[in-house]
Amino acid sequence: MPSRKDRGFEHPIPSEITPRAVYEGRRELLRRMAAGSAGAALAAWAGRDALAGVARPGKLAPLPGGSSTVPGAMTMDRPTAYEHVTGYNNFYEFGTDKDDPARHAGALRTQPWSVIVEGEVHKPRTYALEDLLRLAPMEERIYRLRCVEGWSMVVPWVGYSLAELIRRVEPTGNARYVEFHTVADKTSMPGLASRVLLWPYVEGLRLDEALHPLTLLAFGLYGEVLPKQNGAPVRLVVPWKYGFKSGKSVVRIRFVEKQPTTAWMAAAPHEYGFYSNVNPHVDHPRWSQATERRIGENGLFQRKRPTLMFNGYEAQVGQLYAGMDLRKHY
Ligand SMILES: Nc1nc2c(c(=O)[nH]1)N[C@H]1C(S)=C(S)[C@@H](COP(=O)(O)O)O[C@H]1N2
Ligand SMILES: [Mo]
Repeated sequence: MPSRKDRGFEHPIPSEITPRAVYEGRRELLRRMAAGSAGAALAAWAGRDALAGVARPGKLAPLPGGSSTVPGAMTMDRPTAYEHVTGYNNFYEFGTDKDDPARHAGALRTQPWSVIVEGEVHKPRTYALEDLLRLAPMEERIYRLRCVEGWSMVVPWVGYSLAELIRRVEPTGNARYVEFHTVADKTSMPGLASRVLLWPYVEGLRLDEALHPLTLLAFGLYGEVLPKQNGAPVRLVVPWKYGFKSGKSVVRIRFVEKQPTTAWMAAAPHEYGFYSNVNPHVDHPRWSQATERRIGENGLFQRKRPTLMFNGYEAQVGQLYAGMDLRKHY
């Protein structure tokens, strides 16, 4: 994302390849969702350490119809192959090359895990992962993910709205923003030795953004436990903002009164603002944001896709920014 040039994804592998275990796990999950027992299935995940880069070939069947009732949560765009979703990542704690996370994230221990929820709330609490998995019914959400670097993917996540958690801790009248701190573990994360960012990686949202039903607390993708390179065991997904707003491997959620300074704002304030809504009309100082490259659609004649306002979620989230100058609040 910073000064590095995006090298693109060069593997000549057909985009339909998805590990069989992943496909079968997803099918089982969807079956259980239909039967109303997905919570139990997902709770069983807590007893396992997350995957890191599985690679057993198998065919991905046509995706079944949507399971989320949240408007906008089921894009009809074709999901990006599992292999790309889990092989082309940004997770700088493991290094800045796109394949560093898949190569190194296996060392991260995701179990036991807990998330501290604190600050301006009436009911602060430390949640064990097991409690989070059972907190609310899981659903599948198929979201576009747009990285500020100019590429995008489509990912079938599994999780529930962050609002479910927020409701339970009861924010006080002073809570106006939410900070997300992600794990910083020197023993497993070689990237922490670099000075690319200040660690731990901190991100933030305005409280109304955090409460929006599209803001997802994700525990899985493709019907399986989140691979470590994608932010196991729990991460945020904010689909109308550039990908870096979606912190991985979250360990702390803090409700605050003042707008937080995020890791990327601190690193390059002129390039990365607090809002970072996907916006084709506001360019990054060093490149255009008008178009994007959809990972997996590479080939000699790949056409760039036009980038959509709020990443295509304008109908759902546009009102959050009514009256704001989006050039100023980039
Ligand atoms: N902790 C942490 N979270 C992070 C990042 C990171 O470097 N560290 N990278 C962000 C960026 S730039 C993007 S585009 C997305 C990528 O998510 P994915 O690898 O699951 O596609 O994760 C975001 N979350
Ligand atoms: Mo990104």
